[in-house]
Amino acid sequence: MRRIGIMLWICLLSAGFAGAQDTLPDSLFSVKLGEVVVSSKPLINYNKQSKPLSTLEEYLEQTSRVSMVKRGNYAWEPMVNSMSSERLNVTIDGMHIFGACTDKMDPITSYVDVSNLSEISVSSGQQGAEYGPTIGGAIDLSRTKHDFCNPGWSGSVDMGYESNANLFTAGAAVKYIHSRFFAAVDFMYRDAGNYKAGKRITVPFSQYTKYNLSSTLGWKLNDNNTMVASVIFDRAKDVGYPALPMDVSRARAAIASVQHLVENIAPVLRSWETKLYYNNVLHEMDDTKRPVVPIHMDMPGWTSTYGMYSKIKAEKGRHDMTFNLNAYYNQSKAEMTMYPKDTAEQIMFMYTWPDVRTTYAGVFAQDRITWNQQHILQYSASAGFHRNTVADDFGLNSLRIFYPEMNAGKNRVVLGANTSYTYRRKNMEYNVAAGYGQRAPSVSEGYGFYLFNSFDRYDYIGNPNLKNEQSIEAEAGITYKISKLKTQATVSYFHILNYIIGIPNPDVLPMTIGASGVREYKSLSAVNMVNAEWSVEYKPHPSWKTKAALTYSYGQDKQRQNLPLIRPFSFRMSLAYRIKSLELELAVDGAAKQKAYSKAYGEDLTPAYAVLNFSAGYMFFIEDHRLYLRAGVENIADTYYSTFSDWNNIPRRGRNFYVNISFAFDKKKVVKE
Ligand SMILES: [Cu+2]
Repeated sequence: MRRIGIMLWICLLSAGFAGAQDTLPDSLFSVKLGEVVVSSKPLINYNKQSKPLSTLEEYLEQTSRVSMVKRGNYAWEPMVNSMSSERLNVTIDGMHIFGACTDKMDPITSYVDVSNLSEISVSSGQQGAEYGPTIGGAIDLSRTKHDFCNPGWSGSVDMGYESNANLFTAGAAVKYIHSRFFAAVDFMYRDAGNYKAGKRITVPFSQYTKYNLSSTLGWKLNDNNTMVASVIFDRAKDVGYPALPMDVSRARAAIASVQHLVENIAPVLRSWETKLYYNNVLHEMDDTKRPVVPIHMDMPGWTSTYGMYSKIKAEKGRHDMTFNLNAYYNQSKAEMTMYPKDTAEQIMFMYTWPDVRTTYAGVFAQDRITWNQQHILQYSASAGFHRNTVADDFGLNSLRIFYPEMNAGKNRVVLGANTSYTYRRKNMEYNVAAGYGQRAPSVSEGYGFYLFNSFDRYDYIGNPNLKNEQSIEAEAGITYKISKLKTQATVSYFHILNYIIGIPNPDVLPMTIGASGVREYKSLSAVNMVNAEWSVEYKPHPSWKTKAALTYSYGQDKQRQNLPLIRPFSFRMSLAYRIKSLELELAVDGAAKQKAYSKAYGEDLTPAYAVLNFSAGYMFFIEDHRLYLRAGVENIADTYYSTFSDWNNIPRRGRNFYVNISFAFDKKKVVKE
């Protein structure tokens, strides 16, 4: 009896904690500077999302700090602070996973689905350094956490249809909970045809099909110890990339992990979490469906990663500490085989990634000191060892054409540090932060061999002698909150040294037919970037809520030349009305003219645009079960537009009607929100 009492108490306590977490994005004092938490419930949330069955990329795009590079309708590449993949630390529950495409067609975010996730945390700059070195920040995708409370079966069925691209979404999830055990499985299927841009213009080669299956098993070994095993299988096929010269016939990932967690070890030691993981990615490009191909190519890529982390959380007096030891071993390999039309000519083969092995091991420590809930000082430091080895001799000899002196292996030390101070007074909160970070070049930047970039139309060659990129950053923020109003302004500044970018080498001829030339990865001595953001949320009445967010970015090198992919002034506004179980929302999304574009990197002026969206949602209760209905229309005016981050100015989707239906069954009593 006493045992049941304790169990119930733990469940209530964790439910209370989960409740507190839910209010995280809205609460003034629990979000650290520069961190945006999209949701801390299962991401598919009919109460908070205008389109609950949106893709993960559509969810990410809603946070004003994130923008997406689009090469089609699938697998958009996230950017934080106008910096993308190699300058970010993108992880799934702290696990490193690497895309297998040399052309960035498969960012990590393309291998999960919103159905598996409960939270996306976006951190700016060095605040994202816990799981590894970063310059721009981090995106950590958290899988849904289950607990051992409320035993029984629960589940849901999701269906969605969108008129534009004939997109069909279907998903199902089942969970069984026992007081010492749980098992959860979910599946999601998405299938889309070619989408139509504004003015009903069809964008050919923009179709895709995706399957995602995920499962989590948990055991409670005793009151303090739990084990959780988790797998994700993701498979996409027949994916069109209209902005690129090639499509993808197959992209798949298998992601597996086992985690052990001990809680309440001692009064000081709060928790110790250790995870072992493995993941494997296969990516196959396909040009056979394109009408005009100068030369047929086969370009498969593979990555596999073994990793672990072990993380301790401790608290003593005013101190709240985190220690994280994390390590991985990655293998990245990509090939290119060219088949000349004249069959008498020889087939050409090369390694575009010459079987590069990366070993990384790093430590991270952070202390957060709080005085009277008014002053918070936080500081952290990290140090890591990074080693690349080229395992393939043929690939190594190819690179030695450019770098005769290069060794197969290269060691680096990567350091980082960050400090922030928060002061709270009445309804105000002030933050300042400063940081220093380094990163090693990515596999493409260090060892890529004739990687064609269809944006600037250059072939890129990696450079194993690159120095670590370094950043010095400063950030400041101010928040004001009263019951009906919350407003926040932040500004961040990055001074990046040894900024890695491709510089033309006129002495080398390109391999790709029609390419403008060859660029080698080199370092610019210094660049400056600024990102500013202002947001306001106003609830004049319990039924009405309005939000607005404005962002502005700037990025130039020392010669005051613009950097590519810098976001122009952008805005997002919404007005929501809720009465009982009905919610209506009107939103507008837009950007000013992108005047500060980079001509040298193939960019041109992107005109201003604004699109209008509307959605309506309704929730029915059928006994203890819930039926949700959400319908809406996006880009109501059917505007033809593209944004600064659309590859080769590929137009975005035109008018789109959608409907999402979800039925959730639950043995437990449902509490209305
Ligand atoms: Cu690819």
